[in-house]
Amino acid sequence: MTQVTTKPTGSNTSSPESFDVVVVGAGFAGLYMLHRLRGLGLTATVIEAGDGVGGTWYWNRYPGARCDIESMEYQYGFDEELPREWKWSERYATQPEILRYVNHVADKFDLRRDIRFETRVVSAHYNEESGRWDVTTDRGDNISAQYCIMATGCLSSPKQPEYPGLESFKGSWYHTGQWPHESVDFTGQRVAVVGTGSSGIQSIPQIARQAAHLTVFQRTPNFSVPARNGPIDPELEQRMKANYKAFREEARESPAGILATQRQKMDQAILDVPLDEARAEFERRWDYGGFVIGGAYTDIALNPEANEIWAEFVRSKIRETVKDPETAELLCPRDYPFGTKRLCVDTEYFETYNRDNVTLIDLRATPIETITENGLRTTAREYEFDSIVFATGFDAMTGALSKIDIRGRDGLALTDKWEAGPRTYLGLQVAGFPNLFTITGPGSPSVLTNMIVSIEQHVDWITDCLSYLGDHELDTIEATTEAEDAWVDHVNQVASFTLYPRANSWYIGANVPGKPRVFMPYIGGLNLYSEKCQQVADAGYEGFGLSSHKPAPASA
Ligand code: FAD
Ligand code: N01
Repeated sequence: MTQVTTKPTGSNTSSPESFDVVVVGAGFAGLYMLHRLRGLGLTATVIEAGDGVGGTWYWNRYPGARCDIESMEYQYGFDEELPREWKWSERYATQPEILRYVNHVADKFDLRRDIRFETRVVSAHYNEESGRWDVTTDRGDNISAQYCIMATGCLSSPKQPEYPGLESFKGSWYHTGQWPHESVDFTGQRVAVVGTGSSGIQSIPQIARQAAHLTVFQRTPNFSVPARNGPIDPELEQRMKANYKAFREEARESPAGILATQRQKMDQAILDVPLDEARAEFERRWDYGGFVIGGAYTDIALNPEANEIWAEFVRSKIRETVKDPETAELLCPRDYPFGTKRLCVDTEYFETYNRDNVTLIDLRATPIETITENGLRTTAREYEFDSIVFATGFDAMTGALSKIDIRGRDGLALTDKWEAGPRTYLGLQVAGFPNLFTITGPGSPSVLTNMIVSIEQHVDWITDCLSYLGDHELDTIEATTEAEDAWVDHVNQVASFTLYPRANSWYIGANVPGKPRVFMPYIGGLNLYSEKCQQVADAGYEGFGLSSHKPAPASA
């Protein structure tokens, strides 16, 4: 398999380059952060492992990859001209189109000149003497910066298949999150896809159209709703382009960072309406497509009985669509509530199982034992393949950070601090790690929202914070342990009111063997969360210690 690789390790002997800020990652978060830092007049360098900008949209080039938040909302909102000048071709843009958009933004704001590509940060150590971060890379860069901002992404550390024997496989294998840059042609091939999350569900219908035969290996069936992709409503497009700022403001004031269209309004509990009425509402939303189905009533995430009504509605749709009853039953999720694993949005996913060249294998009944020279072996039999696609997801939210040797005060490693699960204040900072910020870090709404809205909210907050520090002749900010403890308790408490922790999802780290089970994102809603962040800032950064670093006196 062709994979993008970073340059070989160099030596760290040179004297450090000095910047006000080092930013790690050049996806949506890192790019916008750089733009705002320039606006503050700070010197900054961005370090990116890939050889281009775009993050998620640079790496995930698998067939069928596209956004599932509508394009008119899944774009930057910080600049009024951008949404006016960019024309999205469909309701849900494809990966190549989103990547073109991100490149357009990088060009427009001349961002590349401050980004070093094909360079991976390997360590970031807080230097207590200088009060600065010492950052090293696999190319031998040695950087000293006052502030270190991790824009490393929540879904950027692909989870490699843990099966033995992969090295013996004679065919080609791929991970959806590290797809080759040249196009992959499965024509005439026997192909396996392992994994049926969003990446599997988007790629399976496309691969099935090319392959001679596709075998899908499913461990857990997923709830998926039709996207109903198509042209963008021209009237809505014009309205949004005319005043994007107001639409973005509205999104930011919503729980999930998406606009409250008529279809998304919810003010009633499903248990308070007649079942026929609820079903008719579901049908309307199913026909409209996308996430709006989850927004019909208030009790979906809270009440198991209410949730089961939704779940059964989706199961009935699967049974209606998939002709073979046995396959349909296998595809019906049963052991977790609807919406508590991330909902998938598909185009002809369930229909694909009606094709003659597609077979579904239940890994719960017959788990994979090993990858073999010619394919893979389950407990039932051996299968032969020309290509295997692992759509097995990511070490989410903490994976990219854990891969960097991050050390705070007293040399404390972030991985040690987070041994029992991530602990942050507002998902923005970690006590004991002064001047280190995480964009959409664990403990913030992040992956439960339109990520671009959350990214902009975090970047704006960090920008205001750095500006405040500069204005007050301060240069150090650090979350207090008390504020962090209180926030972690709150994050856990809010999650425990919901049904979310009942699912073995990547939200709780269940997909990575040995990862501590903690519900990582903040589920209280982006609107309430943003208010809290603003209150904290307005109160002079309550819960953070602010200071001016005094170098230790030189010893006699
Ligand atoms: P990323 O885009 O992940 O960028 C992080 C960057 O950091 C990467 O380029 C990585 O190479 C770099 N990096 C990490 N570690 C290091 C290191 N040590 N050294 C150097 N560089 C490093 N969200 C939505 O809201 N709506 C969607 O429709 C949606 N669709 C998605 C589809 C897919 C296939 C996936 C995987 C995710 C999707 N997401 C979606 C989530 C998506 O990750 C975010 O929307 C967004 O793109 C994240 O941007 P980011 O800049 O925070 O992180
Ligand atoms: O990953 P996933 P993903 N053997 O973790 C299975 C975003 N995204 O890349 O559920 C066999 O969801 C695993 O099974 P189980 C979005 O936020 C968005 O698909 O752990 N199977 C599961 O079926 C999404 O949630 C889009 O039992 C194994 C699958 O692999 C997130 O990224 C598109 C296995 C992994 O599903 C991650 O999505 C793509 C093993 N050893 C991604 N290990 C949009 O549509 C794992 N699995 C916008």
